[in-house]
Amino acid sequence: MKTVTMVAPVNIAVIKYWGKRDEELILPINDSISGTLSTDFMCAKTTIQASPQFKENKFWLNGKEQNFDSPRLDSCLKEVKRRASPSCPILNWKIAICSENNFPTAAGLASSAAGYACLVAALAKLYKIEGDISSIARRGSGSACRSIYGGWVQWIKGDRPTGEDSIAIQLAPVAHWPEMRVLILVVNDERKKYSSTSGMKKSVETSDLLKYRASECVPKRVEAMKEAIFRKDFESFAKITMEDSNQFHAICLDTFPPCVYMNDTSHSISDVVHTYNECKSSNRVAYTFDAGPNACIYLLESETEEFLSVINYVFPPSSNTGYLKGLQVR
Ligand code: 2P0
Repeated sequence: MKTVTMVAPVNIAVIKYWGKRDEELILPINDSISGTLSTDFMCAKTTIQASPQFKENKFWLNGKEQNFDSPRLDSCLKEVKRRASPSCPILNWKIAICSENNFPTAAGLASSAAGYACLVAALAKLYKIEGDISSIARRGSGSACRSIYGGWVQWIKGDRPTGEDSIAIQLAPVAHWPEMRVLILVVNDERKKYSSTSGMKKSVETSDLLKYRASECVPKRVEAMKEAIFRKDFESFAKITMEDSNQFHAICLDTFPPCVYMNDTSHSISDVVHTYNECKSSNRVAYTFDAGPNACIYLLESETEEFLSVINYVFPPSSNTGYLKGLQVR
């Protein structure tokens, strides 16, 4: 019997991935950039056991048994085994996978990113794979490739039809910008109405705006965002982050039928951020919303206390706007 356990964190994109050019290999139509959170608060934990005594492969997620015959799991497993040494003694043993998230699954909180990054990291350890594994994690869930690395990460879309060049790279380690924090304001932790996978497929099929975003906007924004991160220029970082989140949700509305991810509370949070920044005469806080109503707030440590007190004042925990939870993560 052999057992491995790995932990992988969530990442929050500041330049969003939305749209695939290849559904099977999970190849995106544009580059994306994210910050990987610390594993202290939001992470996935996966334990895999391999044994010659196991009769079949098994998979549990958050205590519930899942179907092992998932094309994405199969794709990751096949690619890991393809890269393993043929002399690896446990290659033909059956495995039991046990995965847990310490945060709501599929509520637009990047659970699949942490989950597949963790699964692939554990498989890589089990079968002793070396080298970059982000292109394997990508086959589980696109955004998972970014959770393979810490700090600031770029997923390069790549151009080859086979996808070997569609990989994640670390732009800067977390120590480069140690003052950076992320607050997750949980508006709603229910499972989302439309999955990212089906939402982005519909956007590729129906949104003209998405074509403009991928070809004209994102390439320029990626360069400007890299520059902002390298120079630790929060003002620019915040502006680009909010612009990109807004454009992503505009594309969701341009999709037919539209994918509505933000709700009234999400829009109120965005208003509060803009009012706060106006009062400070600079962008001190940046919101970004993924495929759900929850707000991810990037800000520097020096701003955290004051901004949280504003949020708690505007959205008192007893109000009927849902509950908001502040987490301080690096
Ligand atoms: C992102 N999202 O860049 C964007 C922003 C959601 C909004 O990556 O089909 O779950 O598994 O590749 O990775 C969510 O997409 O989709 C996502 P698949 P995934 O974080």
